[in-house]
Amino acid sequence: MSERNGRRRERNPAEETHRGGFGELGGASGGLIERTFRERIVLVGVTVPPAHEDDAERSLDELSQLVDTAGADEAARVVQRRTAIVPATFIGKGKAEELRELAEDVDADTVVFDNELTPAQQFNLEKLLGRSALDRTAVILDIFAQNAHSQEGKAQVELAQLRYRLPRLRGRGGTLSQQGGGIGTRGPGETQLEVDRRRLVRRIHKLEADLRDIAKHRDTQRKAQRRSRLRTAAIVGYTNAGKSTLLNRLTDAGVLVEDRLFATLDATTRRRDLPGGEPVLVTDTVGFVKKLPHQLVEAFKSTLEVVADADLLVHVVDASTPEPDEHIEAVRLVLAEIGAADVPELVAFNKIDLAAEAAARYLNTHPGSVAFSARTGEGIDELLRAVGDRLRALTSVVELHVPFDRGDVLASVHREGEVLVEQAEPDGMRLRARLDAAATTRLRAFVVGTAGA
Ligand SMILES: Nc1nc2c(ncn2[C@@H]2O[C@H](COP(=O)(O)OP(=O)(O)OP(=O)(O)O)[C@@H](O)[C@H]2O)c(=O)[nH]1
Ligand SMILES: [Mg+2]
Repeated sequence: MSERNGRRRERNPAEETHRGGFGELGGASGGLIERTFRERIVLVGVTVPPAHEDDAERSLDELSQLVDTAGADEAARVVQRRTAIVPATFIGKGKAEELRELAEDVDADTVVFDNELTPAQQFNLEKLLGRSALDRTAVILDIFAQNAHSQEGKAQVELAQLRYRLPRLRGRGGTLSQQGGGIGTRGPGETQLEVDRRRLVRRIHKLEADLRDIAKHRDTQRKAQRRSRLRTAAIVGYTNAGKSTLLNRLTDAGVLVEDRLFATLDATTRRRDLPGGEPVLVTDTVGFVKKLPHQLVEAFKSTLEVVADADLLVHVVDASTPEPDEHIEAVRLVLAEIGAADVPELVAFNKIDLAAEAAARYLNTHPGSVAFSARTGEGIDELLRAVGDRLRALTSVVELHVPFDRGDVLASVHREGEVLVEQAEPDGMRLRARLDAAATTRLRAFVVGTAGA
């Protein structure tokens, strides 16, 4: 390999390959942060009809932002239109040769493809390009690795990384495997292959078991929460939309806010009173992105259960981005993947201080949505009113009659609903309570009338 790699090794002493980052087996913390130089990267977007070149450019803008967040710089970008993908090498051999020359010219260490590469394609491309070939997934995993702080977050990210790496172990060829540093380049040497594979599988099983324990503990907490009858609203949305800023605006959560992708990985829940006085539990959680790696979605499933279990989703959309509808669509795809497609959703356009006109347009094109600024507080009252209205719409007020010997039923009305009036009558208790549809159905034998919403 050329001098370049010699230089890279100098800048990245071998020890560094064991100090966290994408190739680290023992922990998800670290990543590029510890690097003293910024990698130079060539971005490649390949469009296959019906995808459009504009979409590819926009997607590359986002990839560039992802790469920047991971701690590297875009050195050049290439958009290529193809009628079909070459199964073995993804792009054609001629194109790969051009790409190799370009990477030499701009002194790029790594080529990142916006499309997902199979392990074989990645392996073959690295040979053709003479440098690391990565995909968007690897970059996102690297950012997550840098941003994971909690025990659960770290375990989830590491699990996702290992599941991504396992089928790629074979793909590290000769000299390349000696390279140090760089997103995705740090990996075990080939002589160690089988040992490494076994270690990886063992570690995956250990992480899965650890995560099950953590999830079990949280389940107990959540059951207690459910018994508290409080309604829950989960803030969801594209990364950097302003979800954490909103939670901070609504409560004194003090969650980290940054103009950075995936600043939040853990879920934070706080209580907030709505304008009508009724309390609601609001949760802020990890943001989504286009082509969010399925390994991550899978690994974060238990964190994201809070979303699937919520009574209402507050879908925060950054009104100042060029194509918010694409973000909305990407978020909904992930919501479907985590089993939250049926949870009622309130679309809330944020950052109206930056994009008042655009937001006004989106309010028209998205009936039932609201617009606000988490930064200035404008529109927050309407947002809260809308949350209250939506939550109330999920329930109805019913009249119940419960015989005295059915203390269990009485208890469950109190547990599952909000009792508005309770009165003793000669043959039992008469209640007026606000219940959701499921509870109303379960208790239908005791329902004697409805009092409207
Ligand atoms: N101008 C403006 N900026 C905002 C507003 N809300 C949030 N921001 C900024 O947008 C950036 C991202 O905000 P966060 O609250 O961290 O966004 P997030 O959705 O939690 O992002 P991740 O956790 O990274 O997915 C920060 O720089 C915020 O200051 C707003 O209403 N107006
Ligand atoms: Mg956040």
